[in-house]
Amino acid sequence: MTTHEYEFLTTETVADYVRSRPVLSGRVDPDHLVRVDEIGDGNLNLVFVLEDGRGRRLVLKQALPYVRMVGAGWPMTPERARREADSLRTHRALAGELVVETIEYDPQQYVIAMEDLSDHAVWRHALNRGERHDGAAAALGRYVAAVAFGTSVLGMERDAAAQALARSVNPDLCTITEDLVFTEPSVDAGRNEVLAANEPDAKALAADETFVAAMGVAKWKFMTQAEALIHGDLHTGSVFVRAAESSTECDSVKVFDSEFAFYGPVAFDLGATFANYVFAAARAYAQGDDDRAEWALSLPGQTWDAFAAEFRARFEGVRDGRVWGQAFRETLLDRWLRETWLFAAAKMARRIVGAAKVKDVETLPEALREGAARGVLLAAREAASAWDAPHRPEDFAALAGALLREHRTS
Ligand code: SR1
Ligand code: MG
Repeated sequence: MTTHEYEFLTTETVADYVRSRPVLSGRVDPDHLVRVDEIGDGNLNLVFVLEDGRGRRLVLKQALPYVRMVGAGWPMTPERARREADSLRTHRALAGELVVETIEYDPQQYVIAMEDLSDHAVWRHALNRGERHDGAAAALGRYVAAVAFGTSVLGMERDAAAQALARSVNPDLCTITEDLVFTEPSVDAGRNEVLAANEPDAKALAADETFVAAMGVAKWKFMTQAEALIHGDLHTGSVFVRAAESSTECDSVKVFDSEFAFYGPVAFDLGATFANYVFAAARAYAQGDDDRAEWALSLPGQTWDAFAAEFRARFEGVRDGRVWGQAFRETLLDRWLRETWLFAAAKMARRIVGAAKVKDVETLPEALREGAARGVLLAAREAASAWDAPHRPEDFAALAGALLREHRTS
């Protein structure tokens, strides 16, 4: 592993950093900062928000040479910041306002400067507070479709696509996903942990041969199916949402945090959204808020429908219509829906059993968490066993909802 020596930013040094970079000091005045906070709550990086006396704000995200949630004992290439900056720019060129604006990337200190979104909320935080943001799920579907078409050979000239693929190879971050998402839920590498009451559920998952075989298929697809420059970690903590006061309708949705981006299977991003909607539903059912749970379970259908509509619309501009016609387009959509179930199953299991859990479930009192965790694990097993059958996104929500209701605890 290469050693990386560079200065880590602190709340004391960010003003000097901004002063040394003309593009940034044009966005926020480093001599009159009224706010400098480190707000990173993810598993990997430092994130600073700066505000000057004129109310202008800037966000700086710095990649550390290790995994923040563990420390220096888990080295991790800071080059991931370059992949993130590149993918954010590529995705924004295709999906516009649905992606956070990158202002500058500093390859010496692995810092991405981006627009401040303090008037937005991280969607997971909003969901956990019981808030509804309508339109966000459909926006994510449109974003995934824009990226699926626009970064693949369907929408790109073949040499440019090959170069983009080569530039985005991201083995260190992909290895995290391969281990944590596909292998470790059933093969504990010493990082798994559940409540004592859920130990039988985790054991049953690991002993479920159908589930383990499906995870083998999922891992193979993830490692070999280089379809498009996917986000790679599209959970509800990677999305900002904003609604006008006294409205639940989003007026802005912004995807961020794409350091796991690489050329991979399109359905991996869709599966991540489906799994995270299930976590939101699990929390709501556990808290006895069935209306909110049902709303959360309407989100997979919203994401899928918007994805399919946007993909069909963009497909009108397919580069090689000689061989890629409507039948092929529908074949792709059919396969992606099946794979969405498969990847959602992996994502559901990993966040319950493995390292890097989700607050939706983890912050529930233990008595409620037990049933929520059990319901999610059973939904993961059932989705994995049924993934390669023809189905509709609503069937996924129905399957998860029934298990979450049946197994909730009080
Ligand atoms: C070691 S990083 C753990 C997890 O955090 C990110 O959000 C990814 O989901 C990754 O698997
Ligand atoms: Mg992240």
